[in-house]
Amino acid sequence: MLSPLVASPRVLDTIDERLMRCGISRRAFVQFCSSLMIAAPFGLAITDKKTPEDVAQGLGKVIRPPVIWMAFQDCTGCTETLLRTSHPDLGDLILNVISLEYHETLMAGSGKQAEEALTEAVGKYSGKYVCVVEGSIPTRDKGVYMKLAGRPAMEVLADVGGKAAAIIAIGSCAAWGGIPSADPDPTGAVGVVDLLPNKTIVNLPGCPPNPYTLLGVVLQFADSGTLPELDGEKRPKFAYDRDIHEQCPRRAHFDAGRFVKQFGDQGHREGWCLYEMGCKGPDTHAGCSTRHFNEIPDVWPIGIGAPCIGCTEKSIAFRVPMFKVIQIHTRATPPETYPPINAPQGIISPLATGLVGLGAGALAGAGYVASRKFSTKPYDESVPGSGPPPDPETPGGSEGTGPKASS
Ligand code: FSX
Ligand code: SF4
Ligand code: F3S
Repeated sequence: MLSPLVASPRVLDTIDERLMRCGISRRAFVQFCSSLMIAAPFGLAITDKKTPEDVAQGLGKVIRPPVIWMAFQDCTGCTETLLRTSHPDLGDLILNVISLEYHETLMAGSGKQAEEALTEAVGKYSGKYVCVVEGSIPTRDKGVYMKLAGRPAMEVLADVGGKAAAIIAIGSCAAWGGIPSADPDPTGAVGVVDLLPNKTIVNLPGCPPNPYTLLGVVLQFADSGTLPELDGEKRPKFAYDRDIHEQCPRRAHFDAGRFVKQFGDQGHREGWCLYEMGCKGPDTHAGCSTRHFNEIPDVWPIGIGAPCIGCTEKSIAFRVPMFKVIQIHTRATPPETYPPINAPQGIISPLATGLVGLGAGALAGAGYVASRKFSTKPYDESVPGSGPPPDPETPGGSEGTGPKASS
């Protein structure tokens, strides 16, 4: 399918033309393409290449997609996540790769001028632009709780979203209501899909989501008029097909039954698993554990010692209390074949020895490796949360309070 964005007459320049005109270096663009490849190593046509140079080669020919960005009930975190990078040049580059025709927060004009800019952009690119929606839409009492230029947000969305080639609902608020929809939901906040069920919509939940996911979807659409494969909640699979828990750097502690019991305890300081602090990682689909924010390693909730609150999941974030421990439905954990983790340093527990000696398989080996890797200090009774040695009869936790398989 040919992208509606390349339909004649051609009104915008290509990414290459634009970058050259603005004096943005090839090197910066290739670096950007390499970040895109990391964010979407598979499942996205534009990054399905061998090297970042190859991606840059292909992307450079794409006509810059016109984007109209609407903000409703939000905190502006979704905009911040796109532009607040650790390299100031990157924000500039992003704004040159897409053609941002309207964005209340970033534009200089306001009031009447802004309204005219919106009307002009919608008219000029009708049927060809990507509408990015940030924030939820209030529906209670005929939508009176948010108006733009005197019109309820619902009406503005129907108008601007209705004329778009595709809508991207960025953030949990736009995807399904997010924070404003939390109980008691005074404004009747909903996501875009509830109001425009028949439009082409991609949901990018997250509070905020990863900005490269947005750029990947917009650029693929601009290139070929296609969208990446979506899951049942209209989320692109390339970014939401795995759960946080699968690749969490604290996973070995989870498997070994080493849990933080309270913030600031020994386990917390040593980077143990946050499951008992309410971490929703096992039930949350997002790529945060491998794609961090602001281009800074370890900048993501679990990376800085906070449990995942499940911000990409409609049924978890702002519905289930943040510190509530969830039942895990998808896996039996920790594996019962794992040896005790707290073997004194330098001594291999008899169970581990037996299992490894018998060549009992990869699981036991992995457990043994984990025990060696993490048992660097003896148990200290005076330190809250450092945990007593585990009871081998109680798989799953130093005090038997770890996760239990529910099925
Ligand atoms: Fe919602 Fe986006 Fe959370 Fe905030 O604007 S998804 S409150 S990060 O910013 O809409
Ligand atoms: Fe990581 Fe949370 Fe899973 Fe623990 S429960 S391994 S902190 S995702
Ligand atoms: Fe959200 Fe959890 Fe990632 S809270 S940002 S999905 S680690």
